[in-house]
Amino acid sequence: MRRLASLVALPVNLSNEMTKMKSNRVPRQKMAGAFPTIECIPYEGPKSTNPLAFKHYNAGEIVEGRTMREHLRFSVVYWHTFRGAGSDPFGAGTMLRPWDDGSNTVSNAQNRVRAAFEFIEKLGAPYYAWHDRDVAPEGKTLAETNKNFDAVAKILKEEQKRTGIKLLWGTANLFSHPRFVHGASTSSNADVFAFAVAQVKKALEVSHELGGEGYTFWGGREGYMTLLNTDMKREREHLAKFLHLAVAYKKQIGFQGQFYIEPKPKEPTKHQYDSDAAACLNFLREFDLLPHFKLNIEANHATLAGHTMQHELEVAGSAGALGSIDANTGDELLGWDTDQFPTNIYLAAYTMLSVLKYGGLQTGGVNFDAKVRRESFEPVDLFYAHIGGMDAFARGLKIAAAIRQDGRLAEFVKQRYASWDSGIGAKIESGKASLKEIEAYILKKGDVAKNVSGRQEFLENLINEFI
Ligand code: XUL
Ligand code: CO
Repeated sequence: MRRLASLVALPVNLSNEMTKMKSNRVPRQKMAGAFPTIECIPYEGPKSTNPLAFKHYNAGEIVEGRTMREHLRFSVVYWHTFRGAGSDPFGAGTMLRPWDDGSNTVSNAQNRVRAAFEFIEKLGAPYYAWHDRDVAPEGKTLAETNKNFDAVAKILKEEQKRTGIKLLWGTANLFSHPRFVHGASTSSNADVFAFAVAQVKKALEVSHELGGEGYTFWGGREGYMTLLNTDMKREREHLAKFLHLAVAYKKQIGFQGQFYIEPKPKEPTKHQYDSDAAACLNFLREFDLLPHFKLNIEANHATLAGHTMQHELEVAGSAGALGSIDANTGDELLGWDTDQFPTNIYLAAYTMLSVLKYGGLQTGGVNFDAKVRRESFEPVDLFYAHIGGMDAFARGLKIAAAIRQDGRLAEFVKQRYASWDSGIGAKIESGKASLKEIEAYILKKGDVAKNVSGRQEFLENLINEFI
């Protein structure tokens, strides 16, 4: 019965009955725990065949002067890992989550926190992330919802204190509830804007209370389905207004966490205003918001935007705005946000190459915005998924560090631009050459003397030496 409860949404009266039954039970923390057969995940090295051990993620190992733990700052997401039911448009949820009674109650939400922290602690991830509505149920009014949130945040705080696990970032879910049908801050309905502002205010307060190191704005439905009914100029201005209000409130309450914008081009809307890193940077600059934000780059979102993850990281990094990473991957043959756990070593290596190049993750982390497949419905699959992702990124980090240590790749790129280091190139870069002077220079030469090969295949082979 308990197991079944997590498979399907229960009728309200039945779930109330179950809550009553549950109240006679021993409190969760005194029980065997949610994952009684699983111990803390050890590091056993590359030769290990133990599926519940790390082969590459060795938290204390030093790479480029910092521990792997400090470089990677792994984070577990509450939404997929503890609220993902495994439903899809063709079928109900499949996930077996024995600790969850399936009810939409505060007490179930509080018990879930204990299970979540047991998981994160056993995994050895230092961070986690949530949406407000992942952790606590929505009430009949905003005031009741806020009360529910406080009641669960209290347990989050207790568990953070007990385990030392920290909040990487919080965020507000401004897309699931039907009120957000036309968006949140970009809704045609001003009351929806007001609701969203109030919701963000509360989510910021709770993030602050829990010592969150960041706060993310992902534009859930901030976009359009058709331009026929959309005043794009007004909607974008409202989005900017909304972010400015959040920036001001952050300052007012003394919240030090980094603000992030998470680009995504489409889904759920046809076009999201934060479509990719370049669009986000342009938007932030246009509305004087850039000093207050960095970007949270997600691999599957990059794919949907028709870019590679590396491209998005370079766009963000070269603008000094690379903040955090939502680590996942799409499926080559599926055109939507499948949010799979990242196991591709190339993806992880290229990601970490860009991260190291731009000085490493400071406030951000490698946040597994990824979900186990609907078919992977047992609790142990959550461990396999995260261990695989963490090992892939640990390998990515080591590979990236080795490529940097070797130096040939960086030297090649440096040499490729050598014509800019002296002569006319240096003069142009420093702004000292006028248009006429540049013309005179090339007129004198007559034509470009020579170009050098880009050596793509040579470089791809070089990368493979390290994989
Ligand atoms: C949606 C997505 C979100 C954000 C947080 O595609 O990535 O889960 O990461 O709102
Ligand atoms: Co994400």
